[in-house]
Amino acid sequence: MSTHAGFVALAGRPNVGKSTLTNALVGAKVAIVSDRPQTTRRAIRGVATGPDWQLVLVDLPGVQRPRDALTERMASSVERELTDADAVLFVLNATERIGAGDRRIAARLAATTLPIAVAVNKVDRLPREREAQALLDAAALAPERAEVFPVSARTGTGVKPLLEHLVSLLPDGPFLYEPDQRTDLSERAHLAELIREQVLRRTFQEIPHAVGVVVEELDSRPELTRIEGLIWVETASQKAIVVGHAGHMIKAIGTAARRELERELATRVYLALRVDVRRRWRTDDALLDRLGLD
Ligand SMILES: Nc1nc2c(ncn2[C@@H]2O[C@H](COP(=O)(O)OP(=O)(O)O)[C@@H](O)[C@H]2O)c(=O)[nH]1
Ligand SMILES: [Mg+2]
Repeated sequence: MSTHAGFVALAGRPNVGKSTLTNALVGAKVAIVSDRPQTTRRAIRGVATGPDWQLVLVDLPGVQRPRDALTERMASSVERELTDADAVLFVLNATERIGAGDRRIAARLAATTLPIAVAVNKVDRLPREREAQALLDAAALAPERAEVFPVSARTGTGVKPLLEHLVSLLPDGPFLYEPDQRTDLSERAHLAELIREQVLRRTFQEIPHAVGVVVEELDSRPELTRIEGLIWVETASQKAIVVGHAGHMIKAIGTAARRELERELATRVYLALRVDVRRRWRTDDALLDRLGLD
């Protein structure tokens, strides 16, 4: 049987729903989602496999002007992923006007010869009569060869036709991952991401970029998995936020994270979290390596 397989890079402004759409296409939570921009820190590969095809979605971090070692790594990895991709999925937010950021990405894509599909996301929040206009605007923005799909990553509306179209763009080739694999993250890195998601959901201010999570211990037994997680922040005041008054915040994070981990691992989980300050960890290359941020 001949197979098709390849990489599809997701491009789009922060918060348009790239990570949510990656999860919807894969049918599992591989990329973490939050309202804060820059939640996705490294390219996460989500893998969807059919009988004779394998689609590897590359969920790229939204990148701003390089400031520190972490942002620089993120920026160069975006260019690398785009160069290596077989196709691009350009994601737009149907509830917002097309802006400068969308135009910049469209211009970047116009300079490639890759096949492009456009997802106009969040149509669940759009009155019907505005959907047609959003699709027309997207078609006008994207390179002419691109096909446009209305979707809701949240409800799943339109995700199947989009998936089928993306599969039709894949080159011939052998599978790149095991058929039952859903992500390229190591188990520890994936579990650390699930914990980081709960930190981001519950904390405010400058936290997103400043938090790193490492799973230091992972002891899997059939009945109970023991996990020790270390949360890095950059300043004592960030630590105070994450720990919270009388430890309330870290307790709430731990409870929510444990629930996510139990769902993921299908065992009971004992989770111990600690918070540590490591000044300027974002510029620390050795630590970035340890966090798997290549
Ligand atoms: N209503 C609605 N919200 C969505 C949809 N897709 C994503 N979101 C929300 O938009 C925010 C950003 O999503 P995320 O996937 O992290 O965006 P990314 O920065 O492009 O990866 C989150 O709060 C999501 O829950 C959608 O289809 N409908
Ligand atoms: Mg994201």
